[in-house]
Amino acid sequence: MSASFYICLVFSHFVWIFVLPEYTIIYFDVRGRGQAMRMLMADQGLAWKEECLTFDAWLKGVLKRDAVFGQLPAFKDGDLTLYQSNAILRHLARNHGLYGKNPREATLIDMVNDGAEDLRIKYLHLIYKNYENGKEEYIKSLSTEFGHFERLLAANNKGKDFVVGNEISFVDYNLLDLLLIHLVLAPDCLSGFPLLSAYVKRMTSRPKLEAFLSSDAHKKKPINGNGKQ
Ligand code: 6SG
Repeated sequence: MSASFYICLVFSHFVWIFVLPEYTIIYFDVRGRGQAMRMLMADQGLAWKEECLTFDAWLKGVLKRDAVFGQLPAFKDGDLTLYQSNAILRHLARNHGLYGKNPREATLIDMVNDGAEDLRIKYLHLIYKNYENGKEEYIKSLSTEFGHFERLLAANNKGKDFVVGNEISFVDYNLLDLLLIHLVLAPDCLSGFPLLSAYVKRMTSRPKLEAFLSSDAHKKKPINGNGKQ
C-alpha cells in the first residue's frame, strides 16, 4: 500500500479522535431536560452531536421500545447509551471533575440536585398539565421555592461562589437552567433574591456558556414541547 494511503489512514484516525464529537444527545427539539447537560458540555468545552426527533417519530419508531424507561433524553458516550437526565449529568460530572472536591461536597451536590429536581417536576406539571389555571399560584409559590436556593448560596461563602463549594459542579448547570426558564415564565421572579440574581449573572458571563447561550442553536430551541413557557 502506498505511503499516501497510510498518511490518509493516520489522518482520518486523528480526525476521528480529535474532531468528531464524543457525545450524542437524542431528544425532542426542546431545551427541556436536555438543557443542563448542553450547558455543562458547552461550558466545559466538550463537543456533542444532537439527534433530534419529532414526537410522532418517537411514538412510531423503535427508540421508545428500546429506551430503558421508555423516555428521552438519551445520551451516548461511545458504546454506552444512558437514560435519565440526572444520571447523564452525574456521568458527565464524574468524568469531567464536576462532582465536588470530596465525598462531603459530592453528597451536598446530590442534595441540592434533588431539590432542583423537585422544583423541575413542579414546573413541568405547570407547563404540561395546568398552565392556564395554575400559572398565577405557581408564580406566587416561587418566593418559597427560590428562598431555599438563596439560603444555600448565602451559607456558602456569602453567595460568592457556586451553590456547593468553590468549584463549579453539575448542579450549577441544573440550577442555572431552572432559574433561566423561570425568568422566562416570570421575568421578575428573582427580584427579591440578590444572591440568586448575581449567581445567574456570574454563570451566564462565563465565556463559553455566554457563547452557547447567544448561539442560534440555543436561541431557536423551544423551552418546552407544547409551546408554553
Ligand atoms: C418528556 O419525562 O421534553 N421524558 C419525556 N416524553 C415522551 O413518551 N426522569 C426522566 C429524565 O429525567 C424523565 C424523562 C421525561 O430523563 S421530558 C418523554 O420522554 C414519552 O414519555 C419533557 C419534554 N417534553 C417535550 C415533549 C415533546 C414531545 C413529547 C414530550 C409535546 C408535548 C408533550 C407531547 C408533545 Fe411532547
